[in-house]
Amino acid sequence: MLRPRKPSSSAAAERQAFQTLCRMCDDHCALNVYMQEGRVVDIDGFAEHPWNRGRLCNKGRAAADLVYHRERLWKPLKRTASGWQEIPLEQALDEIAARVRDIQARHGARSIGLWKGEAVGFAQQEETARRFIHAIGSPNYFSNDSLCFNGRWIGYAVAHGAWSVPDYGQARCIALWGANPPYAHPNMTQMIMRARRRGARLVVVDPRLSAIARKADVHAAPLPGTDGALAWGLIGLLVGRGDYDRELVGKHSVGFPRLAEYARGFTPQAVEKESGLPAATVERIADLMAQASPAVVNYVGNGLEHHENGINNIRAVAYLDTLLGALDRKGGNRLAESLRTNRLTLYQERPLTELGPIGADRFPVLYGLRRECHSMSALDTMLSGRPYPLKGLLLTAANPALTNPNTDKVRRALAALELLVVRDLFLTETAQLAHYVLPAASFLERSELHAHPMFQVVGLSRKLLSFPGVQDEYQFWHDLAHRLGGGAYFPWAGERARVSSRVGSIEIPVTVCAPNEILPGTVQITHGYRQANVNLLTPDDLFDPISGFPLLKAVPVSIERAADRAAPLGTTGPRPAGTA
Ligand SMILES: Nc1nc2c(c(=O)[nH]1)N[C@H]1C(S)=C(S)[C@@H](COP(=O)(O)OP(=O)(O)OC[C@H]3O[C@@H](n4cnc5c(=O)[nH]c(N)nc54)[C@H](O)[C@@H]3O)O[C@H]1N2
Ligand SMILES: Nc1nc2c(c(=O)[nH]1)N[C@H]1C(S)=C(S)[C@@H](COP(=O)(O)OP(=O)(O)OC[C@H]3O[C@@H](n4cnc5c(=O)[nH]c(N)nc54)[C@H](O)[C@@H]3O)O[C@H]1N2
Ligand code: SF4
Ligand SMILES: [Mo]
Repeated sequence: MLRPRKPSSSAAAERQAFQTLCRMCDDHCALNVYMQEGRVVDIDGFAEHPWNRGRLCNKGRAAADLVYHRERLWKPLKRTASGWQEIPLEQALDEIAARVRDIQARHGARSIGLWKGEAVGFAQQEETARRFIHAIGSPNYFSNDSLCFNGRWIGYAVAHGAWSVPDYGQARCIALWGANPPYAHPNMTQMIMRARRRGARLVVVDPRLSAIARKADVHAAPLPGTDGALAWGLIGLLVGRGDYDRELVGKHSVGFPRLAEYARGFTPQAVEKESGLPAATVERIADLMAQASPAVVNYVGNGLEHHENGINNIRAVAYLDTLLGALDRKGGNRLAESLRTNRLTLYQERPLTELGPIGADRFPVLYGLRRECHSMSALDTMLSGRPYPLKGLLLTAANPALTNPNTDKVRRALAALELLVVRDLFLTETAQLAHYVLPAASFLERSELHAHPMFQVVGLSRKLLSFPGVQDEYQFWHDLAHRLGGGAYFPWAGERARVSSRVGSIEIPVTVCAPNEILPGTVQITHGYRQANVNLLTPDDLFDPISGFPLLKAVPVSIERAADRAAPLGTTGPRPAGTA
């Protein structure tokens, strides 16, 4: 039988729109999230945002399905002899901390590792995770970056000394090497398509006739892993024709004669033999690039770094930028200025390199340039106990039992651990191997700073939802660090604020609630604390005319950050909105 709907006349039942950034991939689209009665009821794109201009992919549009998915985990799970047992969050944190302490006492601080996956991204979440593991005395930070992005970054770093970002807006020729932007980076795709409409030429290097390859002027389909041959062939043609930026090469490069000598071996015919690309295709690409130089973007995707010769192929593409004069020029690849957000990591004050970060000796460039312990070496270490025992792993936002090579071995390695803690929204293949599984907050349930070098944008996404027992990344590392003696490194727990009414003013610690937890624009302060006496704010001259009760629950207040009186956190609107 249909029940009549509750009348929804209260302010809480109004549909309200909140703007935030999507964090389900690194395109960071701006969203309108519509909420009603504390629930997300709809999501669309924020039209005024210069980045995605209102567009969203299907994942972004369906983000509410991630939040309210029927298979989502809401309670911490503990593995027992008779299967999974639901336990309270505080108990889970206490037990995990006790087991970490016990493992560290028996095998040393470095026997615990942390593994962060792609789903919580980089910047703030990554740095917080790195901070945590160093705070508890271990250098062993692992992540998906052992097989994503670091290869590209290193390739460019060794060729150019820096990472660079494409200037699609002014490019006259765009070459995509091993990338699939329509599926992987919708906003980048729009930039490429806008450049295309302006007349920019498009070259796609991909063994597959991908969606974007169909739109290209030239689609070059080399044998997988032979991109280096094509890049060297292009270098050879440009050098041979004298068609390169002599000033840039002369003033700002080293080793040019050796490069020219090496490239001589890569005639278009030799490239054809190695890569299967017709010699005419190699010449055509060289022509397009030379005509457009220096406004040429070479963009390298995952398709080039997942190879045994990945770095060297990427380096060869990077050298092309230099020859074309496309390095740090309009329409080329511009050297990326790092966005100055405060560093949260402890590599300065507590580097812990003397403890032998796993993989640092085997892959010193990876560790030296990226401070990345090598995840696949960690799996070996779990199985062999060499060079020292790695007995516990705290893993968040990753599913290595599905995403790392040689799944059978990954599973054996994770199963060999004394302690595996997995934070996820779902009981994944990896979570099924864990001793404890903790429900994690989705991106709509945490606030974070996003810094995106490609677009030189810093954005803030906000916590719109909160569920009991579901922690965000920071809260989890904070709570565990405090249980493990690393609390001094995690002092931040809500800021202090000064709350003032016409009667008085008090300074108290604050927690910012999600809109589903409290009506936006309102504050709640519990009474009866000497240190934070809310009755210093309440008036004694307003009464209910019948009961004679004073006003305690709707006191207009203003709030400002305690340390910095000049910067208000927010003030109440015209409607009386303080709840004391
Ligand atoms: N063969 C092959 N393997 C590959 C690749 C390839 O091209 N070929 N690509 C590689 C690449 S580039 C990458 S980046 C890796 C990615 O591999 P992983 O880092 O393992 O990342 P995901 O598979 O995205 O796993 C993310 C997990 O996080 C969970 N999750 C989602 N949102 C949140 C959240 O907000 N908080 C938390 N705590 N968890 C959340 C999801 O449910 C999911 O289980 O895979 C790599 N593996
Ligand atoms: N929808 C969606 N978007 C995502 C992700 C996701 O899981 N889903 N993951 C995000 C992540 S973590 C990443 S790293 C990016 C990855 O995004 P991209 O860097 O664009 O990488 P892929 O999408 O893996 O596309 C790689 C392309 O390289 C081609 N390729 C394979 N081998 C070779 C080769 O030897 N040479 C050349 N030239 N090409 C080759 C493949 O055919 C494929 O078209 O996407 C991000 N965006
Ligand atoms: S492309 Fe899709 S998943 Fe990525 S940020 Fe935009 S809406 Fe989110
Ligand atoms: Mo990735």
